[in-house]
Amino acid sequence: MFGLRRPPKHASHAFRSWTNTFLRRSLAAPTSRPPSIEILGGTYPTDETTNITPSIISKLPERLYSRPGHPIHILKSLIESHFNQHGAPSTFHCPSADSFSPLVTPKQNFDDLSFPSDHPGRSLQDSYYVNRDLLLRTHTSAHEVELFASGHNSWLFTSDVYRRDEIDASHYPVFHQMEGASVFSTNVTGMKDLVDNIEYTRYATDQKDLEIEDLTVINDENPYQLDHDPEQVDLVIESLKLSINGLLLKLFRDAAGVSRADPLRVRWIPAYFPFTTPSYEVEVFFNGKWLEILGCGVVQDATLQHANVKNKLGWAFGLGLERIAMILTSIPDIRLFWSKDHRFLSQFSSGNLTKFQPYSKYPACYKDLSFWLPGPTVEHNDVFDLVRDCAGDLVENVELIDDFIHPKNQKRSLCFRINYRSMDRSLSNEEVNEIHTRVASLSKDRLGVEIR
Ligand code: FA5
Ligand code: MG
Repeated sequence: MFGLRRPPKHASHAFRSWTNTFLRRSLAAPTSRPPSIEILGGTYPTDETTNITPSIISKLPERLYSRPGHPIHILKSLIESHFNQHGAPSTFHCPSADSFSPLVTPKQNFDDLSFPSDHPGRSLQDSYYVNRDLLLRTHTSAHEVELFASGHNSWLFTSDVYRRDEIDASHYPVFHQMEGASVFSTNVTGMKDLVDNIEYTRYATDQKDLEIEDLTVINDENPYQLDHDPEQVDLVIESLKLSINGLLLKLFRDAAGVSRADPLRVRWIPAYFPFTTPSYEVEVFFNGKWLEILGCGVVQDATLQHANVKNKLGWAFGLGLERIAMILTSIPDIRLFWSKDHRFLSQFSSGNLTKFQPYSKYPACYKDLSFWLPGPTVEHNDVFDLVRDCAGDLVENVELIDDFIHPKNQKRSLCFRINYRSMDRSLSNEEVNEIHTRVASLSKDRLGVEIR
């Protein structure tokens, strides 16, 4: 647990004192911002964009992707060995995330990937900034240019990624993505490799076990790139679709032991990403619902140019590991991935994603946080972050339950219902009250609201 009262073991004195300063920091009084903060052993200057929180900083050294026996690591390894199975025509290079800092520049995370300057992903509301020149990667695509520049034509890269988001059983501000890509030379040899690759993947995947709904077309909304030869791109798309369908078949039928009697249903839909075109999203039908598994597409030539890769084209995808692992294991709450409880960790072992056996469900305790706003609105993500800073993983979900404007003075009031629940013990009433009091007082300090 990373509750406020028990700072992580690695927390240095500097971290703790900054935590305290930070928690007292008021948005109304930015001068109380510490001049610098310590992250992963480095010291970084802060500025008016700084919105990274102590609770987020405490996650950075965890490296779940590198812990054998952890479901994130097991899934990563399963996918890596699928792509690198014996006889496959291309070898996927799998560098460790340890050699890539999670702190990236806006250039890496956005500019080099052709994000428009007004894209919402760049905003302080959606991303965690250390200062205006450095943020936590919001997706593994942030390393595409470095990975393409490494000279490997095919690679897989897995790491933690960070996004400001809501709080519930499937959203956590840190999650894991795997990025994969394969590029081919546009010359005769390259195209022969591409065709070989298609033949191999088609052969290795038993298509009759799949029911594919392909709702994609190439049109003005999801076009070819100007410099590309459509015939070559069609081959790239074929290779992409076969590779992803083969992976999903492997994961959802073989790994999850889903009945072989029914084919696995996969759906391809058009999508938009600034760094691929055409772009797609892939969904899998599981337990009666369509679930978005990944985004993918044909790599923008601009990305390859930034990496100094010339005369090549290819595909890339980015998938969410927690989302797939939760489906395959029936892990009911995304916080469990961060559990240190042996009743969680001992259930998994390398090579297999077995069904999770819930060991208990401890009682929940909800408290309402009701306040008058100082102005027209408050960012909900600011509320979520401060709740995380006070409650750590003891918060299960936060939901807006009331939004009211006083008829006389036009003041607006919001009420958030905060559900507190530990995954591994019962919480005492005093403990929850104490956390909730801190949430209220931090709301006053950081957001300038008036508690009702
Ligand atoms: C991306 O992040 C793109 N970088 C993916 C990509 C890579 C597209 C390469 C094209 C080429 P998106 O935000 O949709 O796209 O996230 C990709 C996947 O990450 C989702 O399909 C989902 O599986 C997972 N994901 C996204 N947000 C969350 C979240 N809050 N919690 C858990 N998983 C998430
Ligand atoms: Mg998406």
